[in-house]
This record gives sequence, structure tokens and C-alpha cells, in this order.
Amino acid sequence: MASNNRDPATSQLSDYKKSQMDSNRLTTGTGAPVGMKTASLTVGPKGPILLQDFVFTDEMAHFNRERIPERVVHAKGAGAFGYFETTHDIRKYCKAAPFQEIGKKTRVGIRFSTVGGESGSADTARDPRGFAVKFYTEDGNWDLVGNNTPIFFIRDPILFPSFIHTQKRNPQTHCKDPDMFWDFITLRPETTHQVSFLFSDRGTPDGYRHMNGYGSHTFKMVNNSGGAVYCKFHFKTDQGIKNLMSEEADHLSGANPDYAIQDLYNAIANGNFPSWTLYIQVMTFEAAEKFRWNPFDLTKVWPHAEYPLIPVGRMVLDTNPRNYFAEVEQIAFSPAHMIPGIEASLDKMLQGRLFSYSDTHRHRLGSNYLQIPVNCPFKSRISNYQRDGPQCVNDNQAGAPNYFPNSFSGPVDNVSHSECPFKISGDVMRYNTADEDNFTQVGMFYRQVLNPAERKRLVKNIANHLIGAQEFLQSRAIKTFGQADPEYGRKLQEELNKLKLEKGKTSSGVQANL
Ligand code: HDE
Repeated sequence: MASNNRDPATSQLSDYKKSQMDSNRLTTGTGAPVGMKTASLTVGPKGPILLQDFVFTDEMAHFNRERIPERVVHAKGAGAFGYFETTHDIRKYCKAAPFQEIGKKTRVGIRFSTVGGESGSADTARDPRGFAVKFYTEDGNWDLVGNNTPIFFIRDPILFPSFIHTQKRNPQTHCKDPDMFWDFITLRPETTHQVSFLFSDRGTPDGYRHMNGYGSHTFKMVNNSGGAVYCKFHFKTDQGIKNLMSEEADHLSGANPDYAIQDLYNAIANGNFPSWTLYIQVMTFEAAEKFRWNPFDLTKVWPHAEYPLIPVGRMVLDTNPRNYFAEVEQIAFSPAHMIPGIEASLDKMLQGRLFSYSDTHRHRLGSNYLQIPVNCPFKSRISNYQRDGPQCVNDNQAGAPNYFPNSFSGPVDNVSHSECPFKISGDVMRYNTADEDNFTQVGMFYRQVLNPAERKRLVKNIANHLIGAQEFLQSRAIKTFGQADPEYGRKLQEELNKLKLEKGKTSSGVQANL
């Protein structure tokens, strides 16, 4: 509720005041009332302070520990809550709890984010956007941890730490470094597809409400009879796609670095609830074996003409977080948080992520991160043999036995919840994937997805960034983009030549998280 013609985000404090009957009693962390909050306990007016001043030490010691590690990627973000409602029957593919009844509503928590920037970085920087959804189901929490693009830069997770280092800061200068970025990109041509998305208009979405979300990976869906198919998830924005032109995005980076957080908060506070329609693409196991590309390659899409979108339901965000740290900073998504009916595919990138996320949560939030209220599966009671550990804040499963098997009514397993069996064979070795088809779909994106004006802006956006890299990297990039489409390379060369004629032109004015 906005007051004095200010938007809901800027009038949050006055709205809070209106919601309070009386002031609360001020206490220490132990609940003891405080006599005076504005003076420390001193010997005489000039000090020193007594060690017995718990009001002071309690507050100062807590303050000293306020920061937890920020996410190593996706550090800047906005969160909200709402529901997912199933509108179409997909039970022939999937037995997952949210899809078992038309009209069924499942609570969701969502976090949108930029990727490369730190927690205080600008919302409108050129970057992919994270689109992570937590479904609180009666079979446990299911996280679909996607981005606003259906593809990714690499196809083997072993490259991820290096790739991310090139998006972040130079180890000596602590500045963003176009040499690092373009060196890696041009040495690993499988990045060309996602880099082309990134430098198109889609690299600077207008806030978080006007973009799609994609599960991106190939997942497996299992039905009630044990039948399985491969699938991909697509959330299409009901607000329509809207992107910022680069100049506008650059301007907003300075004028309002929190543009996207504020936009989402205000829309929800004003009752203008954003929504997305969920679709799936489905591929049978037989079709996957014959598909002309590796269907598990995250640098490629499944063509919609062959694998049409099947509608599933609608996600609506109707609730703002009550506290950012508690509910957004501490929300912990993991692709490994799956439920019966949704399983992993062979996708190497997905496999790498199945390890990485819960690992980072144990470091960032502690080994009991699933006890934090926003992560706690409130629709499904936790009953297992895990005990103790730092910050155990629930009843630690009280007197229930802590070993299995047991004869004393501890929780029992049930084979009906087992994963769907599948066959796999192959020679164990490290397979080099660098030379797989890196360019066919990029050429299709350049020629068929983008219109002439969008192609022009794509080339301009790349040139404005590439101009900051060394000449040999520029030449390598032109060759790479030219392999996707000769015109793409040629236009990039022309644009770079034009920029070089403009005296002193460098990429330093371009706001990008790369
Ligand atoms: Fe992530 N990613 N990622 N990522 N990712 C993280 O997890 C990682 C990838 C995505 O709002 C981290 O909790 C690896 C693809 C989102 O809290 C970390 C690989 C996609 C978020 C991590 C990838 C994503 C993250 C950092 C390559 C889209 C933010 C903090 C194998 C399909 C979630 C954290 C939120 C966050 C690892 C690639 C999406 C380090 C190893 C592909 C939306 O664990």
C-alpha cells in the first residue's frame, strides 16, 4: 500500500508504521528489556566502557557476523512467493504431485537474479537472468533452477569454474577484463550460441516480469505406470517479453541499480500479480536415440516445430517476501531437490549441478540449511536418520530412533517411490566435446529468429564489448561468429572497424556483468 504518492517499495517503512498498534519493548537477543539504547555503559561520561555491558557486546558481536558468503554466481536477486495451478492433464507423462489434478494449487517460492555481478551490482547489466522456482509439494520440495534462456555457454560442467572466473574480476586488477572473457569464449566455440543470445536484446530484459524462464536441461518425467519420457520445461511470461535497449540499460545501471527488484516488489504490492504459463516439450527415448543432435546437449534447443509446447499450468506471484535476508538471501535451490515423477537425464551439465548446489548451501548456510523455514518442506514432514550438526533449530526428531534398520517404529522406505530403472553402457573416459556441432543452431538463431534490426543491434552490442579485447582475440571472435553465418562475421568486422575509427573508443562505458 503506497502512501504520499510514493511507490510501495519506497513507502515500506511508513506502511509498516501504520500496521503497528504500539511500539514493541526493546530487548537484547536474550529477551531482556533494554533501559537505554543510545549510550554504552561507561565509567564517567568520557569512558571507558565496561565489559559487563551486554547490551553493547550482544549487539556489536551480532553485527560483526551479519554477512554470510554471497552466492558465488547469481548473487544479486529478487524473490517472491505465489502458487502454481495445474490447468492441463499431463498425467500420461508425469506422476509428480503438482500435476495430479486440474485446478490443484501448489505454493511456490521464486528467486530471479543476474549472474556475474556481486550482491550490490546493477540489475540491468547485460547478463543471463536466473529463474529459480521452488514447489512446496506433499512429496517434498521440487526446485526447477533455470535461466531466462533455454541454452547455456558450455556442455561439460568441468569448465564451469573457469568460465565463471572469466565473467568475474581479473585476479590482479580486480576489474572486469574483456581479454579474459573473449579469450575463453573464442577458445570454446560451444559458447557461441549462448553468447549470441546474451548480446541480443534478450541480454537486457526489462525487469524480471517480462522474461521467460526455462528449465533448460533435459529432464526425465515418469508416470504412474513407470513409463518415462524426456522433457524440457518452459515458463512463458504472460506480461509479454520486453527488453531494454542497451543505452537505456546502461543509463539505469547508474540511475537505479535496483530497477528490477523494485519493479517486482511494486507490481506485487499493487496487486498487479505477474504470471507465467508453464509448458513442456516431450521426447520419447526412441526419438532421443535418433535425434540429429545430442538431446542432452545444453548448448542446443529442441526445435519447437518437431517438439511442440504442451501446456501444463500457470504460476502466479502474489506475495512479497516479509524479510529479504530470511526468505530470499537464505532460499536455497538445488536441481537435486526432485520429487517422484521428475528425474535427472544423462545431461552432463545437469549431473554436475546435482552435486554443486547442495554443496554450496552447506558452505553458505550450513549443513542444516533445509531447516531454515523458507527451505523447509512444510507440505511434507521430514522423517529420516539425519541428526545434530550446527544450528539445529528444530526438535531434532525428538526421541525417534537415529539408526536404520530398527525395530522401534522409525520411518521406513517403500519401493513404490524408487527411481525409474534405466540401462546405460559405454567406455569410461574423458570425452572431448569441443568439436561437436557448435554453429548450426547459431546460424538459425541469427537468420531466422532475429529480424534485421535485431541482428544489427546484436552485432553492435558484441562490437562495443569486443573492442576492449586484444586484436588477436577480436580476429578469433570474428572467425567464430563467421562460422555460424558468414554475414554475422563480416558485419562484426565492419562494426569493429567503424568503432576503431572513432578516436579512443573502448568498452569501458558498457555496463555488463562480463
Ligand atoms: Fe547455476 N549455480 N551452475 N546454473 N544457478 C548457482 O548455487 C552451477 C547453471 C542457476 O536464486 C550456485 O546457490 C554449476 C545453469 C540459478 O539462489 C552454484 C553449473 C543454469 C542460480 C551454481 C551451473 C543455472 C544458480 C551459486 C554448471 C540454468 C541461482 C549459489 C554445471 C539452467 C539460484 C547457489 C538462486 C546458482 C553452480 C550452470 C541456474 C555455485 C556448477 C545451466 C538460477 O552452486
